[in-house]
Amino acid sequence: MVLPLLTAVHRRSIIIALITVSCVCYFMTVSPEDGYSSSKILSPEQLDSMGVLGIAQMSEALLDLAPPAESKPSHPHDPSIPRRANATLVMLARNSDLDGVVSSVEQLEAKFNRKFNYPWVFLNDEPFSYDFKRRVKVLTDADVSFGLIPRETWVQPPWIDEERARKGRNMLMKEGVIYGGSVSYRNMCRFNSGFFFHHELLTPYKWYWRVEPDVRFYCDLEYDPFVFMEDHDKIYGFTISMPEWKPTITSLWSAVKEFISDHPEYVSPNNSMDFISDDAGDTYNMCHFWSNFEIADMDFWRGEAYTKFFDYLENTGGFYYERWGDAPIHSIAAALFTRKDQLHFFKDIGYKHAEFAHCPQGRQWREGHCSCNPNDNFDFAQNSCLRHFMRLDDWMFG
Ligand SMILES: Nc1nc2c(ncn2[C@@H]2O[C@H](COP(=O)(O)OP(=O)(O)OP(=O)(O)O)[C@@H](O)[C@H]2O)c(=O)[nH]1
Ligand SMILES: [Mg+2]
Repeated sequence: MVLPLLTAVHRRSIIIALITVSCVCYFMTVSPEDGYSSSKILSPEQLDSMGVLGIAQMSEALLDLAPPAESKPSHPHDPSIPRRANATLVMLARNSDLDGVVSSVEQLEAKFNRKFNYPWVFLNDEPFSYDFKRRVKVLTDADVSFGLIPRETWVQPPWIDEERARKGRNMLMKEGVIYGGSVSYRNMCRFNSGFFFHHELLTPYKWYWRVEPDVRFYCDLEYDPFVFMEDHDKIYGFTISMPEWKPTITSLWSAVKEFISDHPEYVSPNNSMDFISDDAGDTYNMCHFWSNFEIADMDFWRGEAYTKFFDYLENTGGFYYERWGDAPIHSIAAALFTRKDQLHFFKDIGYKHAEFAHCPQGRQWREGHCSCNPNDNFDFAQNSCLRHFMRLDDWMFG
């Protein structure tokens, strides 16, 4: 081969000749009417007759002579690789929720997870169908697992007095309370309150982001919220807060008060009682973080304070005699058993569930390329509890 013997000057001449020929070919193919946007493509035969293919092969040979591009060493401790948290995205869903599941996953993947690749865990009280798994798996390159919920953590426990539970359901139905007559809704609320974080697919993880079918994610998220939580010693993150329906939790606050008088040691000296009570704990103001969105620490739910708290509430039967939701239960525990600076308002995450939206404002709306209307924002609507959260001293430093 003569090529290795060529001097640098020869090589440069050949490259210049190559570029010149390419340019001539290109301009020959562009007719004046076409302008530059629609050049015609010459056939290989035409190119060969011009000797261009030979030159192209020669240029490939020349490229082979070039030193290899500098490649980054891939080292397991490479500090340029961002740190990841021990976290998962989690969704409880039914097979019939499939279209809403696809919609939520598609959005969260596009806005966040395509860059971060956190695994997904889907849980169901029945086996997921083949079609469900096929249509969900195709949406992400991340690991996806599908789990069956153990029966004993889902169905109404046998020690519940069914007659009393039925009376409770009928009463809420008469009052027109949403899901007032539903046993499966109660199963779901109890599972989310006390069991999801013990499911075998979730026990390997510390952090979770709870996602529901049919929600909206409006903004690009360029940072890792799990790492943010970890780095700032946070435990519970939310986007929307609002009051609970009073008739669904008539005896919840008295049970909470009994528990904390039995166990004052679990109540944080720097707690967020002012978020959940307007009279220093005498009564509950119904404010809760809307738990269809949660970014939180499962080790908090698995810890001693929350375990004893949940067991205490469970033994009252209130999940079935009334219709206790996981949102007030998580919120009350997070407010009382953590420091107030461990709660975090994710004001930069644009989110909507049903008709309630949190749309970031100002710089965060612009930088997140948010697709929500900034005026469609529940933050300071009459029923929002955000102002209760803001009256906690430390909220703005969170
Ligand atoms: N597998 C299973 N999932 C359920 C069941 N009931 C509810 N879920 C899921 O639990 C979550 C909450 O249920 P939703 O029906 O959305 O309750 P909600 O958010 O209070 O009410 P909506 O305003 O109707 O959304 C969703 O992720 C549902 O898919 C059930 O019986 N089985
Ligand atoms: Mg929902």
